[in-house]
Amino acid sequence: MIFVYFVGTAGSGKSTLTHAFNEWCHKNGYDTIAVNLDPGVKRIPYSPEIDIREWISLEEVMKEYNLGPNGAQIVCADMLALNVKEIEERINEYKADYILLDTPGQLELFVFRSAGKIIIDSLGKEKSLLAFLIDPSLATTPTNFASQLMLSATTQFRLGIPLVNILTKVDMVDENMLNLILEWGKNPDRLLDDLMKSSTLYSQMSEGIMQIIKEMEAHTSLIPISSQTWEGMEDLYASVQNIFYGGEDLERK
Ligand SMILES: Nc1nc2c(ncn2[C@@H]2O[C@H](COP(=O)(O)OP(=O)(O)OP(=O)(O)O)[C@@H](O)[C@H]2O)c(=O)[nH]1
Ligand SMILES: [Mg+2]
Repeated sequence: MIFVYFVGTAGSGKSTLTHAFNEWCHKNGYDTIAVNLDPGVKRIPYSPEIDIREWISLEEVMKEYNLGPNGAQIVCADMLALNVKEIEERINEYKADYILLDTPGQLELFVFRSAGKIIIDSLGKEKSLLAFLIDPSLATTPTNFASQLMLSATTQFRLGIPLVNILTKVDMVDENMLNLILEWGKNPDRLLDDLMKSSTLYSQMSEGIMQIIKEMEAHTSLIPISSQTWEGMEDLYASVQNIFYGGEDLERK
């Protein structure tokens, strides 16, 4: 059983991709299920096989603790960890090969608070992968794109499991822009050049940041994906396979 956690900034496309990739896998004969770990989501564009809202309700937490939506989101995120046994039991009932987990809207709730790490460790750290979603609207300048890579590196540093970067919503991106972002992803020296050109004020900082990105290999494996056209789904699947099985395909069912 492999666990793929979809993480990324608010609105980066986590829920849509969890669903689209689950559908793509089913169409291709792979055994996957989707799990919603976002207790605060009002409406999800799909019916996950397992939904944390069976156990935790944002509305009820708001009422019970007399909190506004932001405070209640934090309490809900922390409560995730208390329900890990129930989640695990439900996951085990399915006996699926891949478990695709949609995480809370705000990245910091899952990445920086303790619940995310507790869940990953309890379900099985050595069988887990982070799919870090980069929203192209936050990647159109060298500083924006480098900042996303830093966030991705921070996420991996904090959670300590393998990570692949995914550039989402590519069906919405102008072709020239898309090629430039992909070039930055492949070629960190080009990204540094463009950073230097765009801001001489922070040239030393840019060099330092790019050094961290290179050392952590945070720029590698940027997979362009569209949940609408399904472009890139095969690449994401191949990437997961490569990390855990060295490219050897699991038997299709
Ligand atoms: N065109 C296009 N739109 C997309 C794609 N993926 C997501 N979207 C849109 O982007 C918006 C946000 O997508 P979500 O899947 O809700 O993103 P999220 O990261 O789960 O958002 P939160 O959980 O609210 O933080 C929605 O309007 C989606 O329809 C895509 O591949 N192509
Ligand atoms: Mg979502």
